[in-house]
Amino acid sequence: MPPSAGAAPADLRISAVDDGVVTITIARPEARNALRHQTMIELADAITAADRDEAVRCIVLAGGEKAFAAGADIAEMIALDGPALEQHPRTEAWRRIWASGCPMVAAVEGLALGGGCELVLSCDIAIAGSGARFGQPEITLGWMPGAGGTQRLARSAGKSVAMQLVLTGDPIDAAAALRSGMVSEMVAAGDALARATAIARRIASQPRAATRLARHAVLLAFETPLADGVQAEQASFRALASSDERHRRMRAFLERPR
Ligand code: DAK
Repeated sequence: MPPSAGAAPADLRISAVDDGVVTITIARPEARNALRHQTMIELADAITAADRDEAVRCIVLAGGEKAFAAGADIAEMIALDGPALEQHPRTEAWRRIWASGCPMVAAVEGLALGGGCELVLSCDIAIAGSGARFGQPEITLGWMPGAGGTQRLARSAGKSVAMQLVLTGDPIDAAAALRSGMVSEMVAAGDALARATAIARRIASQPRAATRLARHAVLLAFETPLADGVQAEQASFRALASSDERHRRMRAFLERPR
């Protein structure tokens, strides 16, 4: 059942905005944070709301100690065939998550499997606790990744690692995820949220327009030929060159006390 407008989310905890950062925590530990329809819709609602809130400069997406998220809720997914999936609100929820312009940092402890791994891949930066594991076990269910996993894994981890995860269904540990480029840092188990929050705060301290345009430009690297991406980068670069914020910050640098 989709949550009613304004109702507190059942499957998430959403922090107050703190230093420009909002932390969204998937909180269904009894089911290893399996992503039921409601979870996905609540996530899309929370991320969309944060994206629209001028006070939010960065989102931290976290899960639990044992599981960031163990993938789609199999008890619900078994009932959905192809045509039903096409129209389903959870498919739309993924699109809404991807449409957000707000930088998002994943803090991963425990298992990130299936749709959980795809959520991590949908974030801009991922920090892993040393006990984290990442996998796409859909193949063991006679299925395959369906929330961009094949594409984002191949782009962030490379072909061989992507193929291994997708075709064997076996997870890799945090150290292997770090080596592959799926995550940017591995920290001690239990420290992922603190480190992700520190990175999010640093991002949040930068000018909002610049971070959003720079993020968009980096994401274009995965979607466009080099020349088109550079052209788009130049357009954003020129737009920011005309901003008061850039003038103010450059002047402050030149006039800093020495
Ligand atoms: N779905 C439903 N329940 C789950 C679950 C899942 N994915 N994962 C865990 N649980 C539940 C278990 O059923 C159990 O519930 P109770 O028996 O206590 O009621 C509870 O969580 C604890 O699980 P375990 O007892 O199994 O705990 P363990 O620590 O021994 O094992 C585990 C944890 C995560 C390794 C294991 O539970 C497991 O293998 N879970 C299944 C993982 C999996 O196959 N995930 C992939 C699901 S398919 C879409 C895009 C993407 C997708 C769908 C749609 N669209 C664009 C629309 C994605 C698909 C998938 O992710």
